[in-house]
Amino acid sequence: MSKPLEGIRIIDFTHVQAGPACTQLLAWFGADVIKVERPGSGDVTRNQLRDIPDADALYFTMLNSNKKSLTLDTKKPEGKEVLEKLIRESDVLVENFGPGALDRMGFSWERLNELNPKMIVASVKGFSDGHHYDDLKVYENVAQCAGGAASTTGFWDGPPTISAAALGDSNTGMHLAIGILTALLGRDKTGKGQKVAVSMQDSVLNLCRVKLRDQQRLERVGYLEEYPQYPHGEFSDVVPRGGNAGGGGQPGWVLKCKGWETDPNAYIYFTIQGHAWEPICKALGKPEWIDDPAYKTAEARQPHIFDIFKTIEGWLADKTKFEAVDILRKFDIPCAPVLTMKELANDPSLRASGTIVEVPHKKRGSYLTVGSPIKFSDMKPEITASPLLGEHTEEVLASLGYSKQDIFNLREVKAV
Ligand code: CAO
Repeated sequence: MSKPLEGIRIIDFTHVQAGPACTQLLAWFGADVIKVERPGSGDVTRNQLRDIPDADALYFTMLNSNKKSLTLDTKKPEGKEVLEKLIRESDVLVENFGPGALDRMGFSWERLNELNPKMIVASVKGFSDGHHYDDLKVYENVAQCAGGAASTTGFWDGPPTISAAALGDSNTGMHLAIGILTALLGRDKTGKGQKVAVSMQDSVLNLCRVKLRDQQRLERVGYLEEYPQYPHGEFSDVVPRGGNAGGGGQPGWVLKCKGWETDPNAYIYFTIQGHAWEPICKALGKPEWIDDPAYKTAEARQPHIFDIFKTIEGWLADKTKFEAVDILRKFDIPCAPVLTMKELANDPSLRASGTIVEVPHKKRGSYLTVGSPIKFSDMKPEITASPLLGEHTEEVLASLGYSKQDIFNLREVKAV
């Protein structure tokens, strides 16, 4: 089965997480992704948080599946020459260096466009061009703070909190992938490449849009009725942290199940969907709540929503999180167990769907990694191991017309 992005050649000038997550996705869907890495060291994540001595760290292997690795010193004239050839023969260049690094290397957008007017040049930066912080280097948590996620995450009596989900890194990479695919479709119409830029701040903010909604509501009416601060607490003039409250119009909370005293993840998330009130009451054995005016409507429930949650916790006390969900699902109640990474890693459904896969690696043996979260009716992305440093240097150089002697010469000057 041929893959939709087959024939698209991508120069992957990315490192750490935001850029590699983007190019990995495109590689899964068939693009020929050539990761350009500094000879001798490569992507810094090859060495970060290693669990096996002398083998690429999982940090690297889980973000660089299905790619080729070309070592190239792009600061040396011989390396620049190779890169120029590669640029002329590629469709996309993706990079997430610190601000100005590509320009300093001699590959500004203008130069790249001159070398290959059809090429799409895609960049991740911490802040967008022209932003007053556009000179800053940025990592995940910095972006979560700058994009509004941290100020709105956590509990009201605690500090701003970072999410474990990579909202700054992988999320930005996914935005960039959408930008690249859009530019490729655009090129089909115009024949021209273009620059695609995504900032980590913008990508985080794009996911925090409901908090921007809340800021405007707060300014208009002075309170936010779905937040735990309503009606008894106080609101200032900024969107507060709402703990585990549901972000939309459906109140919800993380509730204790059997064993919570010793198991920090013996919890479920329980949502009180307005129109599901009757089945909720039936599931909980509280039919008297169905028509009780103190419970019947969302407005009536809100002032004592935490008492309601306490009652539900009483019902959950003799049920594990899995038993509870198995009962509640029969009543069509949106809920889920709080799953640990261990439970997810061993989940047979996730293995069967290809969301979590085990791949063989030349040095590590087999390792667990994420597969495509996007499912297609006509294609099942096959996940292959990340490349060793420089594993495909000769293959890529030969495809550009370099002879064995040329490659030897490049090695002599340590350009590859
Ligand atoms: N050959 C020769 N030089 C190379 C090279 C190669 N193959 N690949 C990279 N380099 C050089 C670059 O030219 C640059 O050199 P100069 O700074 O001298 O111009 C340097 O290596 C890389 O610089 P950097 O600023 O990208 O790296 P850093 O470790 O100091 O910063 C990071 C890392 C992530 C903070 C920064 O790259 C950044 O802000 N990126 C944009 C935002 C981003 O993507 N962040 C998410 C990272 S995931 O958490």
